[in-house]
Amino acid sequence: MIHIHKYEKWWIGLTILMLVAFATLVGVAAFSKGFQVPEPWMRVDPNTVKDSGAFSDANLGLHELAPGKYEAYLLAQSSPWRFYPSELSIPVGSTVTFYVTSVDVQHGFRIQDTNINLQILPGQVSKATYTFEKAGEFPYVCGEYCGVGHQGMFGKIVVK
Ligand SMILES: [Cu+2]
Repeated sequence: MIHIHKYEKWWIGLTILMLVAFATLVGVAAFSKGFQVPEPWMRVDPNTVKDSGAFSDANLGLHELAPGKYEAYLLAQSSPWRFYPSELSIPVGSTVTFYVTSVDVQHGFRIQDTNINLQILPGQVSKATYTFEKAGEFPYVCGEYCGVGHQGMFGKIVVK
């Protein structure tokens, strides 16, 4: 029988307790608080993603799928540093699923006062869904330093 010192047992117990506590918190956040792990939705070729399909000029922005249900396609880009489109307008209570990708370097997509904060990588489409219950303006910004024009990468969602 191995002898385990009394203090060692306390630390083992404390460690197990912390693991159980953190696992419980993650479970509660995921199933009752709407916590979402940023999801790499699909792969695309960053060199041709603008040319046709979901991220072509004609398709960028909002699409209404059903009353109050939208999907939004956004493109992040350097030089000039900006999001396409830089403004979205929706009615109060709308649920929007965002699909965002980059054509060049790593960017971020963070919408203020929401739980949306995505890493945007070239070649990958990131996806997240949010329901806008309150009217107002929700600015979105690039959350990853992406070059000299980084501070100019912003836009807004107008909810009315
Ligand atoms: Cu950026």
